[in-house]
Amino acid sequence: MKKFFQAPPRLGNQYDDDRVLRSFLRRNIVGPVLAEIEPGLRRLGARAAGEMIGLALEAERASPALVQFDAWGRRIDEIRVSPAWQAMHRIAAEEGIVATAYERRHAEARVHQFALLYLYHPSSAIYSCPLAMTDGAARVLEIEGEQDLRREIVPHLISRDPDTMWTAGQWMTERSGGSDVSGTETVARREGGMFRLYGEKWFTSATTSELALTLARIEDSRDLSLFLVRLRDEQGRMNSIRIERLKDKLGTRALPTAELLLEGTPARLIGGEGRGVKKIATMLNITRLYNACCAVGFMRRGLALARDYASRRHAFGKLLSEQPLHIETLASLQVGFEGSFHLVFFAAQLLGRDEVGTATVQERRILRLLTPLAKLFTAKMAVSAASEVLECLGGAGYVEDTGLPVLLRDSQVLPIWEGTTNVLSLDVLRVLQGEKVLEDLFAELGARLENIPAILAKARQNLLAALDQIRLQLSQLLAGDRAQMEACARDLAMELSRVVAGVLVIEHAAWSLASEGDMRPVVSAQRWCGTGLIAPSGALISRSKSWLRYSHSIAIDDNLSRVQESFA
Ligand code: UCC
Repeated sequence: MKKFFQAPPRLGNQYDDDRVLRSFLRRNIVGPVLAEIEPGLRRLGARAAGEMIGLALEAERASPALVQFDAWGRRIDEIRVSPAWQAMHRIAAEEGIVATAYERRHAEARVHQFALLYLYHPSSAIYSCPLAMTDGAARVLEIEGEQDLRREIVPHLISRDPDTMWTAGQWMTERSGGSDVSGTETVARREGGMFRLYGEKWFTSATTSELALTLARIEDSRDLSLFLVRLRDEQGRMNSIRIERLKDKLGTRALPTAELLLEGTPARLIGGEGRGVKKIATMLNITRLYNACCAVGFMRRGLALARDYASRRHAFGKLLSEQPLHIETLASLQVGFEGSFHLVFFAAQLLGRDEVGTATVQERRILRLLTPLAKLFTAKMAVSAASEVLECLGGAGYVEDTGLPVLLRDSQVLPIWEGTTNVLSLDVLRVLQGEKVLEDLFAELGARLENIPAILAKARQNLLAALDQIRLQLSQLLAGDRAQMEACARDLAMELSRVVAGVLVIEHAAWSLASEGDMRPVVSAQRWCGTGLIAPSGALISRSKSWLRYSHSIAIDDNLSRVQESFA
């Protein structure tokens, strides 16, 4: 009897096959520009489904190695990476993954660049991480850097030539804190007319970069300042930096992440003394949006694999693609992906406008809010989507050499780095308390819900009701107790994300129906804006003081008698 062998899932051109991306670009990039940039997107779509897949697997298997000493005992601290990882650098430069945003050849350069990143990332073995920080550093230097830095460093960061392109790191985390950097112990001393840094950095990603932005406290100062560090000197030796060890991580295994000791590392002060957190926030906001873009890239990749597999796998006498419950699972994944996609690409659009000075004050405020929202929401969505995708492939999804488990492992970093879900939820709270942000947001969302066709009327109605409810809950919450506010921050951020994404999804569906005659976005919008969009009225604000006390008793306090006493 002939043995059965399952056909593996296959990927087509990742640009051509992506209806959601292509429709978004058709709507937002004028025809002649789109015609000009499409060949590049299509080329990357082919590379992402072709040569990059093998390279990514190779880079994942050949993890970076730290060589601390040469044969004669001299300290060298070299991180050796695989040729496959180096190839990811070359492809990133050639395809202009960072450069496109800074060349600003057309009005939607950021959207264009995010489309490239979204195609590149899922096949990049997380080379998207050094690119995120490189982009963030370029933007910080554009804003804060002195002329010589803008002239001598920025062109390297945004180069399309693999040999001249540099990458940058972002060193914030120390042993005392990854979220709360206020305890930063690194000290900047003035020595011989320059600053030298002394301290330890505990979690530095992409440590093979040419430079890094980092925080340190200038001696006798209370505030943190922002510094630029060149990792190597003219001879290629580490610049008074010791690499203590590489991290052994759950995922992102091709990415060298190190613990560093700064032993008098020469550093350049950026943007004057103090307010370092504020200055590095420019970089953080860019890396957070990269994170969100990469989250939707992963979601789309998982869907492409699961969907293709469904057309190849038989069970119970039928293809999976003919099984109602499997279809339903894939449809839910698709809807979750579409909402997340629109949230991210709307943020990219606002970022682009902000960078070229065409954003209104309102748009800038909305961007500030949308950045943490998009990051926190899509990261969680990506992890649950990756888990579902693995399940869609059954046991094969759990086996390393199918290349599927890496999707889950690597997705799991997305809610952690660049601000955890809770830290970002508190950031959202901070933004919401700022001037007029809510008014701006609701005005923007309301305007986008005008001229919606009858077929989307119910979805629109649900959304408007959710908007009203969220507005009411927010006003009550923001006027209330701080502890209650914080305890609600994550649910609030999630609800707000779902509502904003809902508006964007409906708006795009209306356009797609009218301009492309496509019903599929309408179906997605109807599902996204169905019931359960947000919690029932009052669910958030019902977290009274006694609720918080109960939470404490079940989550923290194991002492039964003390708990009973507090409830007496
Ligand atoms: O993990 C890391 C690198 C990994 C690789 C990256 C790749 C990512 C993409 C890959 C794609 C695949 S580096 C570590 C990342 N660490 C974080 O993200 C830190 C998380 N913690 C926070 O975000 C905290 O909220 C802090 C650190 C910002 C809180 O610091 P402080 O010292 O308490 O500071 P404040 O008081 O909260 O904020 C100081 C100022 C304020 O402005 P002023 O002084 O005018 O009131 C804030 O409003 O900074 C302002 N600020 C911001 N401004 C704070 N956050 C922001 C922001 N996001 N945007 C604008």
